[in-house]
Amino acid sequence: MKHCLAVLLLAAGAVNAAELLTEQDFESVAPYLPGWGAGYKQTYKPATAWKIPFLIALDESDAHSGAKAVKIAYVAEAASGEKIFHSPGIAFPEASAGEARRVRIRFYYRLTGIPAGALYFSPMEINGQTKGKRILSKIPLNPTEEWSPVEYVGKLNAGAGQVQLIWANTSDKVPGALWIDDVSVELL
Ligand SMILES: [Ca+2]
Repeated sequence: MKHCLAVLLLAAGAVNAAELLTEQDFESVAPYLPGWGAGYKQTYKPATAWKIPFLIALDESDAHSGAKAVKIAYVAEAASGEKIFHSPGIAFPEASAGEARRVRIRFYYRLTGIPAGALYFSPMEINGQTKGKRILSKIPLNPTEEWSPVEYVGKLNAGAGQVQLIWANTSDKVPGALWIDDVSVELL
């Protein structure tokens, strides 16, 4: 059944080309990561404004592409609770009535120091009526020293206006680090 689905998706892709909405390799982005943010215990700030319980910055030690990736370093000793890093809102073009749409999100990541099952990727769909709901699937990210790809394809609800990409760490363990590179969002 999975095989059949893959063939159908390929066939659909051949008819309707994917529309690239955003692509971020972090090579030419400003060091303050405009639009990217982070939250902890109900407080949300620009990503690079945080010092505790995480530090977020461009990192040039081992990028997936080019020279730069973004690194979220979990640093505080008392860091209980969910720690969230998120992208800017990525807008979808307006849908025609009854149009079935899907989104494809891809990125590469490395993860160290965080136990398996504690960090997950969770795209959030935003529309005009609701503030935002994590109605798309959560994808747990396992620790990996090597850059690993993630690809998510999900159906969009009618009225979906934006998607925000969220990486949430629920672990209390520190230190740890998450690196992200080559993020893309496509409308299928
Ligand atoms: Ca890069």
